[in-house]
Amino acid sequence: MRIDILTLFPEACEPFLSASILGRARQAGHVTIVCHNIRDYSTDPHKKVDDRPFGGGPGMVMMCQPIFDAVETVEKIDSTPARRLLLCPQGRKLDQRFVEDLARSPRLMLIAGHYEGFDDRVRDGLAVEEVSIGDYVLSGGEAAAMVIADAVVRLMPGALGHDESAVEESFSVPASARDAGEQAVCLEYPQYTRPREFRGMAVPDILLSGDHARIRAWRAEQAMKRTQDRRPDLLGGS
Ligand code: 6GU
Repeated sequence: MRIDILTLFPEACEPFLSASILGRARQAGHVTIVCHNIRDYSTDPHKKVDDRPFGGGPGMVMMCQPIFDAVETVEKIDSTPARRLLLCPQGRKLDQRFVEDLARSPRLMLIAGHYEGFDDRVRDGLAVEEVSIGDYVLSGGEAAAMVIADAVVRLMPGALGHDESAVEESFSVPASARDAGEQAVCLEYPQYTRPREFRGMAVPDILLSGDHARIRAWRAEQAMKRTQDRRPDLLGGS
């Protein structure tokens, strides 16, 4: 998979993209991620990328020209057509199902804006899908681009080191439900590591029992209990 990130702040993105699982996945060749500075595509003598809104109002609006040229030029770097995602609070809200769909695409282009938003002709003229990462407002799309890149890349085969971890955890369909063809999603069961006791808190005995069938059943029950307690909405309830 290839991910192109269009941003005014590539230097803010690079360190995140080079750390941990993402950094390793890039080095191992599971994914190619390239950041592009939208400002480099401005034809303005002062490399201007934003301007005051027509009709008045506060703040600045991202201009069409640098974004159109950036998208069209970066698109041509590779022959694979990119799924273009415009990051903005008005977009379709990201969830694990959406992430899984994005992970099937051979190429993503993440377009991060800043200031008060994009000239609306970016939406009409560039065949973008608008994506939001939640119901709150960020000052720019970079953090959202990092969220999407992280969530997608960790689903690439081999990216996590061992492939079961991606499917058994919070928000992925549990193996039992997948086998049954159900659409249920669950939060993750509680996890523990050494020591067996810490500040008087003991690890549940069952996890030390070596009885893998009972451990599996306990985890499934705990995951369901947690989901019922904390996120009943995930179970189709209230
Ligand atoms: Cl994708 N962009 C901005 N600026 N704010 C957001 C967002 C994106 N998703 C949630 N809030």
